[in-house]
Amino acid sequence: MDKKMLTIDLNSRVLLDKAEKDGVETMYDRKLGFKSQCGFGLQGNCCRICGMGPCRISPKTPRGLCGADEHVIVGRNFARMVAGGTAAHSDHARDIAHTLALSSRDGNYKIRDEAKLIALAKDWDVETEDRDIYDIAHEVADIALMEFGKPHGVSRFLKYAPKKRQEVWKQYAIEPRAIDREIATIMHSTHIGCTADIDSLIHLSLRTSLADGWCGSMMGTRLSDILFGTPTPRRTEANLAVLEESKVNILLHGHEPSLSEMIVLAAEDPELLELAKEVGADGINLAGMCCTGNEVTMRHGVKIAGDFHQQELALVTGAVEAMIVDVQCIFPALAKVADCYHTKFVTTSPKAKITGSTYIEFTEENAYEDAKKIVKEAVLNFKNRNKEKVLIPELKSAATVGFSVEAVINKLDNVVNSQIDPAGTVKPLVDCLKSGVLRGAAAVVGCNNAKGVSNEAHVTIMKELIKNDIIVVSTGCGAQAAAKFGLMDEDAAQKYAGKGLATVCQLVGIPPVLHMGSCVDISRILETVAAVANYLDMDMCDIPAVGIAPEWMSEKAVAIGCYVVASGIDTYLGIMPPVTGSSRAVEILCGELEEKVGAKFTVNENCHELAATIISDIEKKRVHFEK
Ligand code: BF8
Repeated sequence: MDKKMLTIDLNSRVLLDKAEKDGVETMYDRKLGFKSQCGFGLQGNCCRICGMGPCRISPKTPRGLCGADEHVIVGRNFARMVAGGTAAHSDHARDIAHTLALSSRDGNYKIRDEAKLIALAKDWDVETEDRDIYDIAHEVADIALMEFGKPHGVSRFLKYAPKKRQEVWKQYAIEPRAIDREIATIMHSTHIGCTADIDSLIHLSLRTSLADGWCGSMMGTRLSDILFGTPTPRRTEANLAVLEESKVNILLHGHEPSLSEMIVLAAEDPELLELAKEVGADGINLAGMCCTGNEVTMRHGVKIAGDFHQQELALVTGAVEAMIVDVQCIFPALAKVADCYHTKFVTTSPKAKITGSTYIEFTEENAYEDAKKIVKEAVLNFKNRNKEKVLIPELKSAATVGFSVEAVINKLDNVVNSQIDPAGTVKPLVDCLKSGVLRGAAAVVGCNNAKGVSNEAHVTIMKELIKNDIIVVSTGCGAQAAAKFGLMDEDAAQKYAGKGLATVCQLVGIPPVLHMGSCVDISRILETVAAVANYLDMDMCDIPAVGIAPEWMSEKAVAIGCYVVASGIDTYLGIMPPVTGSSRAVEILCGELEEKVGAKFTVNENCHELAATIISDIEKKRVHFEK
């Protein structure tokens, strides 16, 4: 098979040829090298939780050595994926909370959205009158940090959900307690000799996932907005052609904005700009990848270099002076690819050290100086670039990014008749949905997965949905696929959207696919659906809104899928999770959950069929919604 057929991105195809010529191995070569993947692993019924194993379940050996059957083994593996994903998202939020605790008027980290801080403080009964904004920030940070380990009570973010949804959680007993407690409970319950009941394992998974969505991720988003500013719409460009031959190219890859925000500042430092000139460059060009890319594009318009599957290919351009990473979604393979060029692969977090990288620790206490040191390394590396090895592909697309909930409401105010309706609400969106001008809303989110063709499912599904007047919001690498393929440009409404959606886009002044941020920002999507449900006095499961992860791959995505379903939003996956080894797991996740939480999973690895199912399900949901 031609490896270039494993991606629909034409820039990636050009660089795969170059990688071959340069003798560089990429994920696509490794994919072809794996003739077939382990069938037990694919089905989720390989248990290596204790030292007696691994035990692999088949008709001939239907139980592990301890007697665990396929349902127990699949359920435990699934729950551990949810715990892993929740830990990653929530630890990200914890770091942001620590950063907020360090904020000060004269320091590296300042409060950029005071109104959001005051609103949150009031919600949390923090005294705000006659107090210094930084004292308020520090108290809010301390309260947020308590959410990780408080001994009593449930998440303080649950109250942002509609009352009816809160009742569902109470009734099914999935209100999450402290975040770390939920993660620890899963790790304990899935230890050898604990929970051996698939219903229980899925129940635990949902409760922990809610600690991710309605606590860790929501906290990450809100505190990031307070510290770095709530995103507003801004223009940018996407795909590897954003690299510039005459400049020092620095790629920001990973997740947490505390590092990338400082790099953005450091890249504007006059001393470093002068140094760039001295080494013969026309300046410093920053570009983002994965969710760090989303964080910096929606707050600063930093260009999007590419998505998860393009991280190695970005280095194959030979034009990258430094790839700077923090945590999550970083291929260990980058060290080897960087070695084939002059690129410095800089790791910065003690949580993600990678053999073969240059480790320059980033600390929030010394943030600006650390960031300057890292950028300086990149600038000094410009002189080592081998011009003969440079190939920057040609394609890029324009995009508008940065649609926070506030930005969406602000845009909707453009069409509010101020004589009749108050501004600052979701009423215009509700009117469009109720009247049927918009048939529904879909969040198309998540990663790239080598099980499919990179970007194909994302782009196919988004195009089908907008053609059928379903407005799309997107985060993560899905958002980057949309941006790369021109779906986040205002022009896309006329090119690809149905008549209803195209009209709305034109009136409101938005593209048909809205960039809502990074993966933790799926909490923005929860908030938007909650706002519509509250406006209509409905539950979230009554709204014609769906979640879709066409190319998901990470444990975080499993946690996200679970909390989206537990929030009452039907969720569609383009990649089968490792649960098919247990018929009961499939029955519960893809069926019975609907009775309990009002939503379920649907999986189809054919993206055309999946899109058709989604459109038809949204129409079915409208029957109840229109009443
Ligand atoms: O939050 S960057 S590959 S998991 S979608 Fe997926 Fe992309 Fe990773 Fe990290 Ni986001």
